Amino acid sequence: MFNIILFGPPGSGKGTQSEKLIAAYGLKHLSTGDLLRSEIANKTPLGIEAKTIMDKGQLVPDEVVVGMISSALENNPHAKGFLFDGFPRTTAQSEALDKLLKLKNAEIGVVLAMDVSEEELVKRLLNRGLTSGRSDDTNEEVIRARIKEYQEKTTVVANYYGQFNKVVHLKGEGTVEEIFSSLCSEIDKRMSN
Ligand code: B4P
Repeated sequence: MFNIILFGPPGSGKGTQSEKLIAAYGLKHLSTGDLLRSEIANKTPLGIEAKTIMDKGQLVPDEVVVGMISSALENNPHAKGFLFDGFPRTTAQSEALDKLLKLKNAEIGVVLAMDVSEEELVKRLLNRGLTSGRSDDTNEEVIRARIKEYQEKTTVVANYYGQFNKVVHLKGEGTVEEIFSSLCSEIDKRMSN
C-alpha cells in the first residue's frame, strides 16, 4: 500500500492535482474539505457546525476530521493506497493518521508539499470564488484568514513528517501539467524504492 499526503496552503492546487494523481496511480482520494462540504450539502448536524467554522476561515476541530478519516479508511479495506488531500492539517491530526495507518500495517510513503506565494493563492481563490459557489472563496478577508491559519497551525505538519525524511518541496506555480509532472516524478522515485 502506498499512501501520499498532498500538502500546501489553501489554493496551492491540492484538489486540482489530486484528481489527476488518483487517475494515474489508482489511489483512493480522501479530501477532508470535500467530506466536510458533503456534510454541509446534506445539512447534517456536523455540516451545520462545520459551515460556521469554515466560513470564518478556521480549522474544524481535530476530532471531527479524524473521525471522518477513520471511517473512510474502514470503508475502503481493499484500497491500493490513499491520497490524503487537505489532511492532516495539525500535528494532532498527523499523529492520529499515523496510528490509524499502523493498524493497517501501513504508513505514509511521501508528503508532497506545494509552495505557492500568498498573492498567487489569493488570486486563485478569488477567481475560483466567482464560479464555485464556495462561500469561503468569495471574501478576501476570509481567504487571508485561511492562509494565516495554515501558517500558524498547518506548516508544522511538514516539520512532523520532516523528522522521518518524508517531505519533498515542489514549486506549485506553473501550469497544472508542469506541476503534475514533477509530482509524478517524485512519486515514481519513492514507489520504486
Ligand atoms: P480544502 O477543501 O482542503 O480546500 P483548499 O485548501 O481551500 O483548496 P485546495 O488547495 O484543494 O484548492 P486548489 O488549490 O485545488 O479546505 C477548505 C476548508 O475546510 C478549510 O479552510 C477548513 O476550514 C476545512 N478543513 C478541510 N480539511 C480540514 C482538516 N483536515 N482540519 C480542519 N479543517 C479542515 O484550487 C484552488 C484554485 O486554484 C482552483 O480554482 C484551481 O483551478 C486553481 N489552480 C490550481 N492549480 C493551478 C495552477 N497551477 N495555476 C493556476 N491556478 C491553479
